[in-house]
Amino acid sequence: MKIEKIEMRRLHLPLKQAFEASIGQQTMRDFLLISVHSEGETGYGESVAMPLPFYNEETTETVLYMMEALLIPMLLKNKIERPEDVARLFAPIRRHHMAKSALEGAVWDLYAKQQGISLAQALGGKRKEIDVGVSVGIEPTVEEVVSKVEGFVAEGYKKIKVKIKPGFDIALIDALRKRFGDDLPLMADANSAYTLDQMDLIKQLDDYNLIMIEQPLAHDDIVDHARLQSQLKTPICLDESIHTVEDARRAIELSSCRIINIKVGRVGGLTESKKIHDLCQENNIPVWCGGMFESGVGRAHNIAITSLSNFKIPGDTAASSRYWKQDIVLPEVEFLRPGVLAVPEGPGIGYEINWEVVKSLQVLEKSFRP
Ligand code: OSB
Ligand code: MG
Repeated sequence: MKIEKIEMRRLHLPLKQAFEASIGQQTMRDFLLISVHSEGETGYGESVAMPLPFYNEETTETVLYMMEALLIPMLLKNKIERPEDVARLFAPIRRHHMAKSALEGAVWDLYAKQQGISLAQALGGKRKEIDVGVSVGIEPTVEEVVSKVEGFVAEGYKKIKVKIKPGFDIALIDALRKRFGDDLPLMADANSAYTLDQMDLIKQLDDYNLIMIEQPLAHDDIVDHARLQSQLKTPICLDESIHTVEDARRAIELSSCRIINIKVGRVGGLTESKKIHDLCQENNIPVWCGGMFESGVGRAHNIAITSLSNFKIPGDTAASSRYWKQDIVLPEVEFLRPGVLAVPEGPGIGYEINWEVVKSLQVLEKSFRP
């Protein structure tokens, strides 16, 4: 495929409600929408880095810089036959996974459109529908989280994930179990808020039949997590600690976790996501698709990857209405049935861009040619 033009748009998309986790509060998405043009088709991707480096080291600004200074010129200069070539082309550059992923994702979409197949099909996904859950932020009181969860349970979400931090953990989980019973598919995400010194506290969570505890310890750790996992019945799920298929291999080897959260941006793209998925499948480690408050574009990529068979646990890919007054795609991401999303069958991501909305949110637009 000969790439003729790449467009980059920076968008400010306000969240309906502020979202708090142990790593801080977020009120809007500040991200880059990428369009890659070739032979009459256009592929779309989105960057998921946060405005500030509290989740990982990248920010909207570092993504912008890396794309402009290095990644886009590389893409325009080199011959690309398949999306996997993009991952190979970018490999010598260390990290900057979210910057790479936005461009690689746009090329995956473009490739699928040129083949006349869906992105899910291009990735080897077989599922026609996926079950989804929702990630619920920290609120000023336990009661407010319980009431938020009430709404999401009524909407039919298949898994409830709540954010926890020291001082906002056991009482929250206890209240949720008392209100919704033991059968509610429930998990907690700590975003690295604990250390092994708090082993006794974390062990109290073990009595609540959680599906998993996500990233309780340091963002770059797999050793302490192995120690902790050996002391817990509840599976540990790693998010922040896994950046590559090699990280996944090491974590599995050390028994640092029993579940892995795959975020396409965090691992550098769909090619690496697929590798991690396959390795986990061979090792009986179920995976699920995490989220970074993607707009409809990133959400469509998440739906496509979730169609692969080892995505066995509902992900954080909630409907558009959970996040936005209006999404940037048409149609918006909506339930087929409560808690279920259809995997689009049309070419590529299977959603159109709502340009009117994009133009209204856009704060920067740049265009690049070979
Ligand atoms: O740790 O999974 C996380 C959002 C931003 C950064 C990190 C995380 C999250 C979420 C929200 O949990 C997932 C979503 O609804 O997209
Ligand atoms: Mg997480």
